[in-house]
Order: sequence, then C-alpha cells, then structure tokens
Amino acid sequence: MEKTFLMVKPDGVQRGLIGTIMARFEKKGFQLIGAKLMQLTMEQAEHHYAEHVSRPFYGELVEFITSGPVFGMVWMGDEVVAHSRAMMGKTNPLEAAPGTIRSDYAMHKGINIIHGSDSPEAAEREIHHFFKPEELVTYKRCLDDWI
Ligand code: DAT
Ligand code: MG
Repeated sequence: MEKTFLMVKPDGVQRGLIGTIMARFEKKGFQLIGAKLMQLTMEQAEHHYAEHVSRPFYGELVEFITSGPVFGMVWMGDEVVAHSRAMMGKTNPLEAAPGTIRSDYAMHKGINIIHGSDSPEAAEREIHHFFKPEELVTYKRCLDDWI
C-alpha cells in the first residue's frame, strides 16, 4: 500500500492547524501510521530540501522550516501521494484551487502550511529520513472494506 510523508510546517503548527489538517486526511479515508512533533535541525532541513539548494529562495526556505516545530506524519492508502498533493493545492496559495489546504489557509508561496511528498519514491526517502521503522504502526481497520 502506498505511503506518503506529510508535514505541517511551522506556520501551521503556530496557527493551531494540526488537528484541522489531520482531520481532512482522516475524513478522506487515509490511514495514519505515524506522527510526531519535531524541531528540525539545520542539517535535517538542508537534507530535506536538497533539491532546492540552488534556488534563490533556498536560504529563506531552510530558515523558515527550522523556525519552530513541525508536525510530521506518515499516511497510507491507494494513490495517497497524488491524492494528498491534490488536497494540498499548488505551491503558491494564489494558484491553489479553492477548497485545498493551501488555498483555504495560506497566502504566501513560501509560507504555505504543509509539505507533501511529490512521488512514491520521494515519500519512501522522506519517511526513512524522518521516521525510524519502529515509529510506524500498521494495523487493520474495520472500515477498510468501505473505502
Ligand atoms: P511544494 O512544497 O509544493 O512541493 P516545491 O517542492 O517546489 O513545492 O518547493 C518547496 C517549498 O519551497 C515550497 O513549499 C515553498 C518554497 N518555495 C517554492 N517556490 C518558491 C518561490 N518561488 N518563492 C518562495 N518560496 C518558494
Ligand atoms: Mg516539493
């Protein structure tokens, strides 16, 4: 079953949106298999955003993501990567479709509430980076036949 790594960014944590965001993924039907509050180190931030190292916004990006606690989550379900990207909306909240997380709760492209893996391969990499195997719990849900 596909997995993804989602992370409520420091703006979402400070604004009290962890529960609101988790509720969207729970109600959709995805299964939570891991979650934790983390204060990222500069090393973790640089590793996580390594693909953006040459972009002009990179300095601000790692500064922002280490500016306060983040809430990391691992969710599981059919095509959870694509579904969660759709539920998040485009990077720039101005371009995100109404009803998406970034459209509903954010205004600025650098301060956009949530991170989500952009492919199943990236998800595997990011889950491995932030979670130990024993921090993930898989279990049978009685509602799986209905989703
Ligand atoms: P996403 O988070 O939608 O996967 P991304 O991987 O292209 O977007 O970029 C990672 C983060 O970097 C993004 O969530 C916010 C920031 N960012 C991206 N493009 C930016 C830009 N043009 N100006 C400022 N911040 C930007
Ligand atoms: Mg990305």
